[in-house]
Amino acid sequence: MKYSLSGQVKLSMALVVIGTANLTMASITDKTDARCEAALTAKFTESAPRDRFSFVNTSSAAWSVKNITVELASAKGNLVFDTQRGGAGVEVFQPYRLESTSAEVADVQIPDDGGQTITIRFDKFPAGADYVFSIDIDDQLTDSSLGNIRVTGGELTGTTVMAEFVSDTGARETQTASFKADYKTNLMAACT
Ligand SMILES: [Ca+2]
Ligand SMILES: [Ca+2]
Repeated sequence: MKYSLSGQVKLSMALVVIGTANLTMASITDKTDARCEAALTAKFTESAPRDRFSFVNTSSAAWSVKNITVELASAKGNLVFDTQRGGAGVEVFQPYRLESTSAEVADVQIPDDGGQTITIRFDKFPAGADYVFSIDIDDQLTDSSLGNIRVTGGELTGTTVMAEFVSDTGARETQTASFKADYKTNLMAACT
């Protein structure tokens, strides 16, 4: 009986220590949700002649981003990548271009003109690193508020970002989120 009580006390103390460690790690990860260890922020910047996608791995230290897929098919504005002259898209066209990154890109599945999917795979995309590419996106609405050449937040809404995360210990998590009208979205995984 005496031994059993002592064991319970030790267990409680251990749980307190674990709980504190988790809280510290999570608060670095994301102040708005203290329960997820893997996280990626995505931002779209509408601009002429190039539109820009920016990503930051805001995970805790153990989690890297393995790949990112941006899918336009479910966007409210019926969006397409305008990467070549003629065909889909209006006025200027812009192929994929890497703008800046502190990650290491393995390869990019570049969309065809009029395509709606781009996938980027990374050799290294550790916590704290960023990745920015530019391209041209046009909407295909017949009644477009800023014209087909410019994409509003409302037209971008519904565009999905899918990311796969991998941890130092080999754990894998896949998460999907949709852009909102503020041109941003957050993916969070490995949540407790
Ligand atoms: Ca085109
Ligand atoms: Ca455009």
